[in-house]
Amino acid sequence: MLVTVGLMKSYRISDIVVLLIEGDITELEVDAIVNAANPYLEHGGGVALAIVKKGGYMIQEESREYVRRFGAVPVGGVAVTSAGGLKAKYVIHAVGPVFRDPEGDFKLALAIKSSLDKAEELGLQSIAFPAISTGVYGYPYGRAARIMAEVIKSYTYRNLSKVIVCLYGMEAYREFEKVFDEVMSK
Ligand code: AR6
Repeated sequence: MLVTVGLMKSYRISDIVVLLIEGDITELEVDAIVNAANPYLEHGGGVALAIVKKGGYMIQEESREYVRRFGAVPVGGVAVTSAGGLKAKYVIHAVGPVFRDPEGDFKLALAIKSSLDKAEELGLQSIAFPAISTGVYGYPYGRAARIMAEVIKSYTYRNLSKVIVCLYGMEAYREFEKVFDEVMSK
């Protein structure tokens, strides 16, 4: 079940439902929530902090344990932890680029693809993304939306049947909707 208030729009790519939702990602009942993380998985602000606050400090502790064991996560890469008290089963921590990174677009696409790959590897059916890199990391919504829409559209899905993109606030939602309308209808 998916509980949501506010705006929502759905698209179909063959068997996959893609949903744009305006709201708080920590409220969603999906198999995995994607976090917009930094390479050290120190969840100090933005959606990362919201996830730790709502899901519990164990998410931060598991993240630190991951970095201790495997080192920092490269930009474009992902790490998985449990989701603590959230309704999701996992948090997939995806490290997006900062907007000034000259290879940012490529790395943002990679972060989204790596998240989908991880969800498939875990055998999941549903995943929710925030607008990675559009907060502290400075990406304009429209540019991030195009990259996300293209990756979600062209991905080769196996188990996943639902991909949610959760936008925080009306401005982000409207910008993503404009771009998704265009890319998904091509
Ligand atoms: N639900 C959905 N989206 C949200 C929520 C929420 N509860 N809260 C914020 N957003 P950001 P970044 C949106 O800054 O740009 C952190 O400190 C927000 O409006 O969280 O990738 C990390 O620890 C924006 O559109 O991520 C890293 O150091 C989007 O989520 C750094 O920020 C992403 O904003 C990562 O920066």
